[in-house]
Amino acid sequence: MPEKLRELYLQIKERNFRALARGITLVENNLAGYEDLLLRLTQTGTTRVTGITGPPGAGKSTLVNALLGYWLRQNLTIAVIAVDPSSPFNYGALLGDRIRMNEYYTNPNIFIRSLASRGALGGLSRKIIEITDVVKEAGFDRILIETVGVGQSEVDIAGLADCTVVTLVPEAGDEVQTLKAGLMEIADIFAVNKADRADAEGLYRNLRMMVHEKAGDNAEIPVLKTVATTGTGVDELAVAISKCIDEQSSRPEKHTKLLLEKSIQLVQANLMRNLSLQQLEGELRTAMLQPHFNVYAFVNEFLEKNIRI
Ligand SMILES: Nc1nc2c(ncn2[C@@H]2O[C@H](COP(=O)(O)OP(=O)(O)O)[C@@H](O)[C@H]2O)c(=O)[nH]1
Ligand SMILES: [Mg+2]
Repeated sequence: MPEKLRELYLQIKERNFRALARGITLVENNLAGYEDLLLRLTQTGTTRVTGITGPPGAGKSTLVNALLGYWLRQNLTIAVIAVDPSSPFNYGALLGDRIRMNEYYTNPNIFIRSLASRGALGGLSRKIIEITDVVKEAGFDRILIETVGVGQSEVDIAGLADCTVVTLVPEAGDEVQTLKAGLMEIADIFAVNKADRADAEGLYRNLRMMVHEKAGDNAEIPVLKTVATTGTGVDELAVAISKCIDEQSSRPEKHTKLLLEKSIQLVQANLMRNLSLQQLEGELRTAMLQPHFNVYAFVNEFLEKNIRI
């Protein structure tokens, strides 16, 4: 490994924020040496990753902000990775409270990084996995990943988070019905945010019923009401997250499953790394005009031309 990269790695280990930011940029943009950096990771750390997912506008960023406040009071070090492929992320604009935001941005215990989407197929999940692993190396007490989910632009965070909080809001009521199987699969905790609204109670009861039915003899997935803007219920959420993380640590089988899920994603991403969505679309638009177009034959041909291992 080149001396410069070694130095960068050691600085990341020491939780040097500038080095960490540089390491992330290296990985995010596939810059020279980034694979060496990943191969160098010791992955012996104990940092636990919490995912905050939910539809756009559910209050995920506001909730992250509130959790940061709670954990700061406990003197914890926290890294936030915010992923929003649908919009260029502007953390400042979402926090509302400029003074508090500035405090967090310059707080030596908090590292914040936002990621936009990449052009390559399957690229984003892989990048999030890789970047999270780089951040893990810096030994924060907590890593929070905010991802947009429970919609079309869902970023698959399976395999990434030790504890996943699914954030829902009253207007997501109908979605909950149609997506409940999927939601149940990924949620370790449900947060019914915007509980200051009258219609939140219905969603809350609905979810309580769902988790009760699902649980059988097992423990029910916690359903908590939060008002992220005022901090109501955030302490309870933080406590539930800690409990979820602790329980996870005592279940090695879950760890294996997470690693397997991660490996599957990396294999997929690797197989797809030379494929571009634009190219696929371009070739499809031409091929579909042919008289005997067959989508299976088209895909086979496309793969033969483009997959390299
Ligand atoms: N009434 C109310 N509004 C909230 C609450 N939490 C967030 N919001 C507002 O909902 C909007 C979207 O919040 P944001 O955190 O950006 O959502 P995200 O897209 O999920 O990250 C913002 O205007 C927030 O101020 C809440 O608990 N109650
Ligand atoms: Mg957000």
